[in-house]
Parts: sequence; C-alpha cells; structure tokens
Amino acid sequence: MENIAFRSRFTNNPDEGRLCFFEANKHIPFAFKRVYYTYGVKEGIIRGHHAHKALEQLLICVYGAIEIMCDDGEKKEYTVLDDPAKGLYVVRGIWRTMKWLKDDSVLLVLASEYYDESDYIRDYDEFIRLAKEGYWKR
Ligand code: T46
Repeated sequence: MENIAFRSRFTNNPDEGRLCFFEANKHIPFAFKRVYYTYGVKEGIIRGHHAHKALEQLLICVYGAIEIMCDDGEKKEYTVLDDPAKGLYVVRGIWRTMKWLKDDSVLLVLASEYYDESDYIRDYDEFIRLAKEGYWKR
C-alpha cells in the first residue's frame, strides 16, 4: 500500500477553495478503466470484506473520513483517509475493509480494470490459502 498526495491548485482567495488533480501513469502508477464512488453511508458501517486477484485501485475520501484496513495475509495496516488531496494505492491480493468514521463520507475509487465479479475473493479462508500458496508474488 502506498499513500499518494495529489497536485493541488488554489486561488489567492481561500473562499474559492482548491482543485486537486491526478493523471493516469503520471501522478498515479496505473491507467484506470473504471471510476466509482460510494455515498450515503452512515457512521460505523463497514464495507468491503474481500480481496482482488488482479485489480489495483486508488481510494480517495473526497468528503469526510473513512478508515481503510488492508491485510496482506500476514499483517494488517490501518489508514484513515480524511484529506481529499490524498489517496491510498491498494495493490492486488489485499483483503480490505472500509469503515465510515463520519456520516455521508464519500469514497471515490479509480480501478485498473472493468468490473468483473470473478476477480473478487469474498471468502477470507480462501484468501489466506492463496496468500500462503504464493498466488501473489510479494
Ligand atoms: C472495493 C471497495 C473499495 C458493480 O456492479 N460494478 C462496480 O463497478 C462495483 C464496484 C460494484 N458493483 C456491484 C457489485 C455489488 O453487487 O455493486 C454491488 C456492491 O459492491 P460491493 O459490495 O463489492 O461494494 P463494497 O463497497 O464492499 O466494495 C467496493 C468494490 O466492489 C471493491 O472492489 O475494493 O469498494
């Protein structure tokens, strides 16, 4: 996992806010084919509970605060996303959960591939078995 800070531009008037941007293969390490976002989630809700065989993603909390748990089969890492100018790059073969720390936080995700349910591993025991077998070269 890697934390990525985006380029941020802002005008002299702070009331006008900031504009953040990133470009595929330049500011983030892959070309994305899909964008999705999760919203309308209440505080305390935990989503995810799965890993991906091949998918790489960049997670950005564009509003609010969300805790991301990443498990590579050996250790767990926790990252709080609460800055729209920062993202978390999640590589393949990582079991993840996303916990909403504030009502209505919005999670924006850039994905390296189109949606494919067969890329998901939704059973934790199967994930651990594949990780131990070396399915993902770490
Ligand atoms: C991930 C985390 C961060 C689609 O039909 N197309 C899509 O592009 C996506 C992302 C989902 N779906 C369907 C599949 C399910 O029937 O939408 C439903 C909800 O998906 P899921 O329960 O997997 O949502 P989350 O929030 O647990 O996980 C999502 C992504 O699926 C996953 O890849 O890494 O966000």
